[in-house]
Amino acid sequence: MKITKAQVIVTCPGRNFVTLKIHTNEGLYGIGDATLNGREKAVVSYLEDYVAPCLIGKDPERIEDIWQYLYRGCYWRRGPVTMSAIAAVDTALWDIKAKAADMPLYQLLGGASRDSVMVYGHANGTNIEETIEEVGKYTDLGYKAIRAQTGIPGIPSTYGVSKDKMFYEPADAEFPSENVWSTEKYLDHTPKLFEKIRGTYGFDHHLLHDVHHRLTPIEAGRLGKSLEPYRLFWMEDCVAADNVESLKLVRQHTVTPLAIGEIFNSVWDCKDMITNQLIDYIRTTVVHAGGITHLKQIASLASLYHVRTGCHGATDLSPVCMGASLNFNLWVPNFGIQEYMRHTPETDEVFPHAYSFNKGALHPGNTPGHGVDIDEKLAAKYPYKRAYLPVNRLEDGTMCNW
Ligand code: GCO
Ligand code: MG
Repeated sequence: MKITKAQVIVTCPGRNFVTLKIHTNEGLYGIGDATLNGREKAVVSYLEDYVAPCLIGKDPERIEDIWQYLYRGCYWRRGPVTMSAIAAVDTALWDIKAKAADMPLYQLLGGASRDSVMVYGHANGTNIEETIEEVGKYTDLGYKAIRAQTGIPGIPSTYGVSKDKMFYEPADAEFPSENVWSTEKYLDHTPKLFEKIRGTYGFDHHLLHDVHHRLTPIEAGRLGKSLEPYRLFWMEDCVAADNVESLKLVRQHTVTPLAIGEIFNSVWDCKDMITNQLIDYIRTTVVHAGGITHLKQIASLASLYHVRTGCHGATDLSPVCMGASLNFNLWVPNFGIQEYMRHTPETDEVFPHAYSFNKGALHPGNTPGHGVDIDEKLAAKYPYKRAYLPVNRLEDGTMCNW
């Protein structure tokens, strides 16, 4: 088999998605997600200008070799743009291989290790009462795990709180919108949310929370400690994880489990955190961490240190990423949980998929490949629209992490 064409498709059915479609001389094709929220066109150029010409004529069944060729061969390794591009190629090649074998991808990876993949949904509200109500909606839908975020009195807008509850989309402006942040107000308010959720619904569901990189280690230690009575499944991105040593301080103060890694791109970003057992869940997923091939390597390393997977699954990761990730999750021995932010009906229509939700879990389906396709005609009706993630400032105007 030979690769004849590598085509990049950009579509915006409510939000931007970049998809790579690899064609072969045997009529089989595979697709991979290459979406990097707020920087989409950088990956488009990387793929079209540099990667696609090198793929023509290559044997698509040599997935590992092509991965190494793109990683080692470009000299400038790692980084979100490079690794998203490599991921798109890798995902498309696994899709082709599984189609050629007439198997769903999880079978090719080693078969199912579980019946389905536990997912968590996002309950959020502008105040605690609203979030409590939203948590109830998710329990009614059958979710076993729910992430809870709430607006904070005195702060006009904050991460994780959306106007459109089910389809949270933070990249919503042609120019970055500005949020305001107060750590003091956040630290006072957040434990009250979890106290009320547990008081209302008891302890039958897993609860999760995303700090979104905003605290210092000692503040994160304090938050983790104050949340211990509510037994969270995890506290996510409690500090910006550039400096791994920060996590030692957090660990000294709390046994609330920690999840990190949605913005990591390679096993090297994860290595020290995993081998020092400074996290409990690794958040890397297919599109931003080099595809199925590389995610397998990260998960294998994690398995040696009791770290489980918790793949990123926000709306800016396309259904193609979700389909690939679910096949991976159904197989991976040290599975933890999968994030599941639902896509809008427009997005689901552009990306017909075999995966389905039942009783708080997703199954990737049994279609050969990863089970997700793209309707190109429909995709063409939604042209690219520039959209930025917000930026964040302290109340005195100082820039801080969003
Ligand atoms: C999450 C994430 C996302 C990110 C988004 C940025 O845990 O779901 O933090 O909501 O903010 O993916 O593009
Ligand atoms: Mg997150």
